[in-house]
Amino acid sequence: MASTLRAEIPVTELLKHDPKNWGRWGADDEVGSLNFLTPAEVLRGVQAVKQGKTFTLQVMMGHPAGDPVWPGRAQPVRVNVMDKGHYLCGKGPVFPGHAEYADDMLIMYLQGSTQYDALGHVWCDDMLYNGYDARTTAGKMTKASVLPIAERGIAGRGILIDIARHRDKPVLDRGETFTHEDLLAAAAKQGVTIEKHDILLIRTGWIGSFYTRDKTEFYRDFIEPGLTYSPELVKWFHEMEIPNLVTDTIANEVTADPVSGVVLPLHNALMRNLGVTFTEIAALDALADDCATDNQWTFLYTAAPLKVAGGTGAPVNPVVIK
Ligand code: UVW
Repeated sequence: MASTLRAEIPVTELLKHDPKNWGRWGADDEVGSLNFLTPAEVLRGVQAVKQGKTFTLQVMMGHPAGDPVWPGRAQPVRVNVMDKGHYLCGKGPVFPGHAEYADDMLIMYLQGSTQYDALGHVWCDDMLYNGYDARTTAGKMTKASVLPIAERGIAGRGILIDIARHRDKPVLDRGETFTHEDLLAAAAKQGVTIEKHDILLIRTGWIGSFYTRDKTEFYRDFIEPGLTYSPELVKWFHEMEIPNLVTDTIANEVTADPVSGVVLPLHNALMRNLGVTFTEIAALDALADDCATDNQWTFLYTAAPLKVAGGTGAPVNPVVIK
């Protein structure tokens, strides 16, 4: 598992010359680069709607083949607490009029399905996004939790870059990396331009492959494919003012940076330092197939994670309208 890898250098050292958006939207800001999604940007997203086709991007919870989660997290567990069985055993409540009902509960990691990470979810050097003290995470997050993101909601122009298709593969290999230059090359091949303030969706095929793979093989030496850290990549995200990164992987980046050995450096470089919101474990295969068929790779992207007070993240089912 990647978390057992030993980094050569601390992540703070790796990122020491990289840009930060701390203070850019005030000392109390908790939604970061979502501030770029002004009403004009929402309308730019609406203008990308051409056909009225809709897609939902959450993976199923309780899939018969299992649910993909970061190693160490348990899969969501849904349990019935009331159903016809209770009535057959004489244990169901009898209401006037004899209506019956079924009820259930879900026990899950808030990062245990398609989800938004809170901006304070990952940090280094004892400081979260915007410089908040990491001790504000104790017990529950009192700063940069998922709640402000959930209360705000996300809407804007989305663009899908299909790196797997670009490389003529159904799915990228474990640990296979790509850069912003690869994104630009893939976009050019798709005939689209990534614009400033676009919500960036990247398909690797990884999550889709989870359902047909042997699970021991999927999690062996856990290392996902994904974006890899470089100062140039961070500069590009900063200059493009990308508000939201959405991928079909569990962690939105190659698990361990192959150069430095640092685990999840982009969580710090993009989420903590720039305030880029992360949407992880997105289901992008059906959307990508459709985009490849009609050659429309841009759309209105909308999402609102659940309003979990103090949450480090929250499940979400984004909706895309083409
Ligand atoms: C970790 O928290 C390790 O990863 P993620 O952001 O994918 O939930």
